Amino acid sequence: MDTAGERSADRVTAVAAAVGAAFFELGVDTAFGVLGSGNFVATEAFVAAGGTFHAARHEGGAASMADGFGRVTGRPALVSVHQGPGLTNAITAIGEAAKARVPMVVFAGDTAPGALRSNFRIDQHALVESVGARAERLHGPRSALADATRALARARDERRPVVLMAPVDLQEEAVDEAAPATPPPAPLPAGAAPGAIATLADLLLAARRPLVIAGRGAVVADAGEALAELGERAGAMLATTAMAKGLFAGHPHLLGISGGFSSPPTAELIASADLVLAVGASLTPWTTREGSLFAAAEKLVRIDVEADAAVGEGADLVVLGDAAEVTAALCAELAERGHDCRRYPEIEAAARRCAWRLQRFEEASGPGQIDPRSFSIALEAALPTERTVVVDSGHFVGWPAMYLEPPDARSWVFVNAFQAVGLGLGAAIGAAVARPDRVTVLAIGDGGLLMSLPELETAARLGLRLLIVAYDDAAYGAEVHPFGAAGHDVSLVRFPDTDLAAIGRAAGLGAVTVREYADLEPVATWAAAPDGPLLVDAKVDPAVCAEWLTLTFEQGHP
Ligand SMILES: Cc1ncc(C[n+]2csc(CCOP(=O)(O)OP(=O)(O)O)c2C)c(N)n1
Ligand SMILES: [Mg+2]
Repeated sequence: MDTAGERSADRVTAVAAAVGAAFFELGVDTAFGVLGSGNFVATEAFVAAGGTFHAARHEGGAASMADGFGRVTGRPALVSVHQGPGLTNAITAIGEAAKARVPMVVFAGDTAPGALRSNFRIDQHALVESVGARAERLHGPRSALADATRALARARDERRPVVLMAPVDLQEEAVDEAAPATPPPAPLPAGAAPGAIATLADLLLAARRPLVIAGRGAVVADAGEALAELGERAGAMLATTAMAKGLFAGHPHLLGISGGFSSPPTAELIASADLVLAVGASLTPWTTREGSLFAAAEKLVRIDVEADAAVGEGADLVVLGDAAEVTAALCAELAERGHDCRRYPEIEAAARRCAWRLQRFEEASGPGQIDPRSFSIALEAALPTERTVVVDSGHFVGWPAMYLEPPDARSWVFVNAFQAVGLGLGAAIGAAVARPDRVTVLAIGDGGLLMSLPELETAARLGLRLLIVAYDDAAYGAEVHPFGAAGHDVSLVRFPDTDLAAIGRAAGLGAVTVREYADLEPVATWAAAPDGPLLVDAKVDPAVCAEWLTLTFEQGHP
């Protein structure tokens, strides 16, 4: 029988080491995490096998990094966390990734089944399932590699985080198999039945003003090109949800984002549609303005791969299938019926009026403060077009959604599926790790940044080409505006001015404070040759309230 000493000397055969190495052999090349006794050996083996591990400073940061990495690349990263509090620290970010359908594998230490009095003991399975992630487990030394393989395949196929529980006693046992199991082939995406395609084509051809709204499901399915072709063939207006911005970047039929971030002409055109085709979009109240945007539409059709996601919202027809496959079949059907691709000048002319930068507003820069809208427009001009844009949550969220343009949907990381403040910095670090060739821009509030400060050190240590833009109103603006308007005591959600630039410098970043346009010059200089992260503390006028927020509290949804 092995002694503990012999087992640790022979690391390659320990379950922990074999599983860590297996993830790399199965194609996962990047990991983020915080190491402790329950995940050290597995992570060490992942690195020894050839993987790259980035140490985060908080597990919430680590899981958000995997989220950003997963959205930009479409590939799962490994998250490595300690049992108990290591996993609870990561859970909000895991919930975000579950809701946004981002694949990732979380290797989580777990207490030994018999360790009933361990301080670390919680019901990890129930915890992760409660936020929509999947719980998997290393069951024994004989199945460990198959267990790891299955966890990864599920993350890929179910497009969500899978948390692999790794009991610490089992991790030390000798593994029976030397090589990971071969993962099953990814299931081929299914299109809709021919009858459903014919019905969809009938509806499209009968419509006078059809509109396609594409959501994150369309991004995940890489359906952008097929949907753009559909727009051209059917003469449909194109819009995206906030999550899918960038999917139709530069397309002449693009109206913009559907919902609170619609410009007035965009909203008007969306409301004029008689047929709405929602593709991979869950149609939240944010996208539909509480249903009001589609009130006049005669038909609402939904295409989704998940029956759950497509149920409700009064759809007239739900077609189950992969967004790209269904759309391609629909294009083929229209072509077969002789409905040829042609230009639709009236849609193009209408779409040209939609961009937010063309809408007028009254400049509101007080002394020492900058208008967040004109600041965003100036920022857009200072940045190279090749960029990844990452957005945290809060009142400020509309400004980047309205004024910053990603070149495509994989370059837009809108970390708002769980609507949690403070996940953006981690996601931006993961996105920047995934695309070291280009600039990553994070838009975040002062509240969100102060919630995620530990990862400033990570950003500096990794020397990323990351621009952190804090819309700093010294407040939880998302609470100040609605509660202030209703007569509440907003001193509870206002704070003294914080010198975020000084905090950035202390963590090892370059930093500038922006109070007027001239202060943006160092940003343009940095963008021309970025050499490590730069933090911009933009002191924005706290009195400017976005129309989308006013609309939201008038309509009564959080
Ligand atoms: C984790 C979490 N805590 C609290 C909230 C409630 N909340 C929504 S927005 C917000 C304020 C965020 O402040 P900041 O990042 O400065 O952005 P601002 O609204 O000021 O633009 C808060 C506290 C939340 N959504 N998520
Ligand atoms: Mg704020």
